[in-house]
Amino acid sequence: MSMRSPYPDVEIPEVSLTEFLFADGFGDRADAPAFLDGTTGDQLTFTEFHGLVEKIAGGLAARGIGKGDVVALFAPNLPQWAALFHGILRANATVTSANSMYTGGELAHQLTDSGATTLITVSPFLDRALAGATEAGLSADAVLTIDKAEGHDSLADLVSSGAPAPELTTTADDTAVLPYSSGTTGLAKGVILTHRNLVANLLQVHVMGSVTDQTKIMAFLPFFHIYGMTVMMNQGLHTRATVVTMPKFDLEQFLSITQKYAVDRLYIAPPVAVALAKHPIVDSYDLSCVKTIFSGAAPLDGELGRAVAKRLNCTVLQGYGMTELSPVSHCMPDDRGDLDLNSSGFALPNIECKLVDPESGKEVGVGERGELWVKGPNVMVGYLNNSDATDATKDADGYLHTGDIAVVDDEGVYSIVDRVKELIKYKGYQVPPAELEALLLTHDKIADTAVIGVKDAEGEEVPKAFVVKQASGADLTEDDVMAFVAEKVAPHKKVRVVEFIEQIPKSASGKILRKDLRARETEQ
Ligand code: AYL
Repeated sequence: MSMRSPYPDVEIPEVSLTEFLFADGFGDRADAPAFLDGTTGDQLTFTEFHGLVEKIAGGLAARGIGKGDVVALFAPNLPQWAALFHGILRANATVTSANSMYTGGELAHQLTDSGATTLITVSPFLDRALAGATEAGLSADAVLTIDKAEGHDSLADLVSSGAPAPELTTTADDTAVLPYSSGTTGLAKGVILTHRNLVANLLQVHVMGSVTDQTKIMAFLPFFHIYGMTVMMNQGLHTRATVVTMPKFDLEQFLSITQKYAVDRLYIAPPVAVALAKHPIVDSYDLSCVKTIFSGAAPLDGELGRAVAKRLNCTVLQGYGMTELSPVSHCMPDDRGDLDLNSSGFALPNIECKLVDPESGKEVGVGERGELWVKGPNVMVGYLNNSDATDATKDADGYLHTGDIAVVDDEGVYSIVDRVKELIKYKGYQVPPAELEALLLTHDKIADTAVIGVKDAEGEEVPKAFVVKQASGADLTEDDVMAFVAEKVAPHKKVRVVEFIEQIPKSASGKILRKDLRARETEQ
């Protein structure tokens, strides 16, 4: 038995995202701002944005980039990020979006794994970009910058080629984007999302929200992550709304930009809700423009959400999603601010769900806990070059096994109550424990290790490493372990708690018993 969304199906057209967003022109929104850089006030109207996309596509084609090629974007949220993303798709190529906090080594993994042949970045990131490119075997010529940087072609050079955009040959089945996610286990993997996946999720999300061409959407959450990419950048283009970008989150700047540009729809992850509920500075701004705040990417505490709604006199909503779901599968519709804010709302149109007991493999009913399985047109094709991981995550019936435990009530409202996969989320960002464990094992004083997520004093999930010392490692300290990791990974992946332990609990087959480590935490 499966549970269908309470909403009627929407029709998903068999077209590329490019055709879906741009084929019909912009009507009376042609000269309205599509993207506005909140920090500089620079804006691109829909006509200007589309013109830039066409020119970028021409420039990329002139460099020999086309169908089957992968171009990596490694840059903060800027209107140009969006133009490059759509320029790459318009050139019939595929985007791989890299976390802008990545170290050179982390970037190299994604470049190599995705087969990217070109990397586009900004000059302040050049050190890390070049380190990653070099390690991945790309030449300096293959590294372009959005601004100007000595020795590299810039966005201005790319668009000044004057070359016409090539014929659009992309179909709904072609791969649009390869974001990276560790999924339920292991290292970060390329998630194959087609044009159909992205178009479908825009239409599914559209039914739930009341975003119009008058909406101003806040986009400080990164476009490289699927939340920013679909829900902010592409939803904004789809609805002809204005997307206000911020390259980096800063609370005061975020509040002042919200006030200045009368932003009415904020997309956040739970840590920002804490600031909105509690930080005194919030009272210094007139935020009466804000109508809706939408939280996703990690569990929102219902009481915290209600405190935000009360303080800002607005509606607070929660949604649930996953990179592998393009990303949204569940959310609260705009007119249901009355729902329990600990929940993540209803299944979106075109979605079928199952809740399955992970122990028995049997489906469970209303009010019972089970692993959430999701099927629909937004479910990824699979992981790039990794059929084992694909088979372990997506079953023969097309259900994606999320690794999250949920309950559903008799109205069809889902609440995410636990996670059975390895994944740790730090402030909404993915931290794959397998990656940290592999890194820790390269330390010559560490004999064995396991990393899990634990709650810190504020209730935030943080990565904790259990470490077994080598005989030679008597002098190894917690700080040594943390510093060793910190210099090799992006800040969100830092190990924030260390405990030395005699032995890592493992199954007969050698698998880390994370459950036992988690149980140990709650006992203490
Ligand atoms: P990834 N409650 C609890 N856990 C959540 C929630 C939520 N509301 N949302 C996401 N997660 C966790 O790939 C969950 O463990 O995608 C899930 O498997 O970085 C994992 O985060 C996926 O992490 C939106 C738009 C959510 C985007 C997203 C997040 C996509 C994050 C809702 O409307």
